[in-house]
Amino acid sequence: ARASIPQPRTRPLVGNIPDVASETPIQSMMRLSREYGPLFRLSFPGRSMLVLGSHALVNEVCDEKRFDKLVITALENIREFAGDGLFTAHTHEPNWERAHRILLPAFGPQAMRGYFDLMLDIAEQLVEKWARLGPDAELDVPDNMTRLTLDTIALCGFGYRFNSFYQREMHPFVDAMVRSLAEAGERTRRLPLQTRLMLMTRQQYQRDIAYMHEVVDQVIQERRRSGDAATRKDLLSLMLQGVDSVSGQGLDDLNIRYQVVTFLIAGHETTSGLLSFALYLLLKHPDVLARATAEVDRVLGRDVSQRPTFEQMHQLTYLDQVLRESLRLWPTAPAFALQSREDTLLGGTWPVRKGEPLMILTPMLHRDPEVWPEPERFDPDRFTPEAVAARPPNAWKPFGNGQRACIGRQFAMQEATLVLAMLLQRFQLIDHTRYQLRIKETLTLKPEDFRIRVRARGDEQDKTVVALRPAPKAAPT
Ligand code: FDE
Repeated sequence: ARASIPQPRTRPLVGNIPDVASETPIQSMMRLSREYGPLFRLSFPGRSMLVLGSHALVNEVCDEKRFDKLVITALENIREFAGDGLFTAHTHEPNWERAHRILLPAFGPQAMRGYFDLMLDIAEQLVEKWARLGPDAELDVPDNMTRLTLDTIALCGFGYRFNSFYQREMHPFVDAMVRSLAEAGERTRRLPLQTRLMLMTRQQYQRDIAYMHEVVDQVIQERRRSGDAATRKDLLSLMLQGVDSVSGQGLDDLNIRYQVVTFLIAGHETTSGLLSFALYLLLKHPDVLARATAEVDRVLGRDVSQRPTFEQMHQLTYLDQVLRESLRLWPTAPAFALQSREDTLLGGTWPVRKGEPLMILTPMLHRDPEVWPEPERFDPDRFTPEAVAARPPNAWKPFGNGQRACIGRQFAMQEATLVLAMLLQRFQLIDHTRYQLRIKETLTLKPEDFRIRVRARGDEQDKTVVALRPAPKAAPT
């Protein structure tokens, strides 16, 4: 039997707009999901969507034979600056498959090894800065992590240095990006006429987009000029030189510009949020922090003059669990949209039309008690190999689904593991504000106003390390 899908009461003209706070749409939808259940409808002027928040439903729609990614209105708006780059392309656009095939090797295991030293370069800038600022400095965690992740993707992907740790202000690219993403989001809540009347906003938007493209074109030109596209093996050289094995074609200049914008955006906000939430959760769970620190000491050792290695990253299995559990509670890309390929019934009951927007509300999927007992509890042991093997598929989706899942997943995890390891190796984290979590939403989630202090770890322990080293040989005379 067909059933009708729950929906908060709609109001004339605006539908459910008042039910979704414009600053915190994801947190609003989480509340609605708790009130209306794992499937509910939201209607806005001219469009509506179904919001899914249980494992049973999400597991069903992760079947790629029946469902495909949908470029929903918010993503459609981002196409104004990210065009048909990987994130905002429709699966059926020729440039999606072409770019996907060309760029996949840039995210394979071999490529990850190649990025390691560059990731380390940026991570060292962060830890050196924190060490020099010393224990009295108040450190804005998301701000620092955003500098780190932006510099990392730009250096690894494009051989370009933003040098964010050497500037007081955040790089203007970040401001332009944050404003444009916000405006693209705002536009989903406005009528086109309203936007047309907002002259200042529109001009700012155009300026921001022009500026982002200018930065990106500069990155591309620099590589072309240097002539080392042939010897480098990063994203940019694949973009400039890669040829799709199927169509025999490469990427055109406009598409390359869109891809660079896409990677700069997709590659840093999400990973920065991940690192910030992981630090927050560690700070509030001293037992987990102690285990993570013990692992770091065992794998990297206490001698900070020994640089971490690529191989060590794979031995930091508990840190990996900590990051995964952070992504469970606070998936920083908190939703993705799908559409049915045909008219269908969800769960054999709920009618869904072909192409109708289905919003996967990842934080609620990750709190479904059917697959996540005591869902609010932070417990990295949920990600031991045994626990993972015992769980049904599609219970954990912070990187999206199927062929449209995150291409940068290994990149982000390697970067986050390295940075977390270096921070725990060096510093004791101090929660001097007794921080209470507040979540800031842009397209991604971040802890708002999250500040900590750090102190270099204990002197006595350092002495132990020195004492354990063989006594220096007497210099030959
Ligand atoms: C993608 C992605 C996704 C899906 C979306 C949809 O479906 O719509 C997700 C969910 C994600 N991603 C997530 C994430 C998280 C983190 C931490 C990250 N992510 C990171 C990163 C880094 C980099 C570089 C990236 N990332 C990138 C990317 C891209 C390009 C994409 C698109 C893909 C395709 O093809 O579609 C994504 N990412 Fe991420």
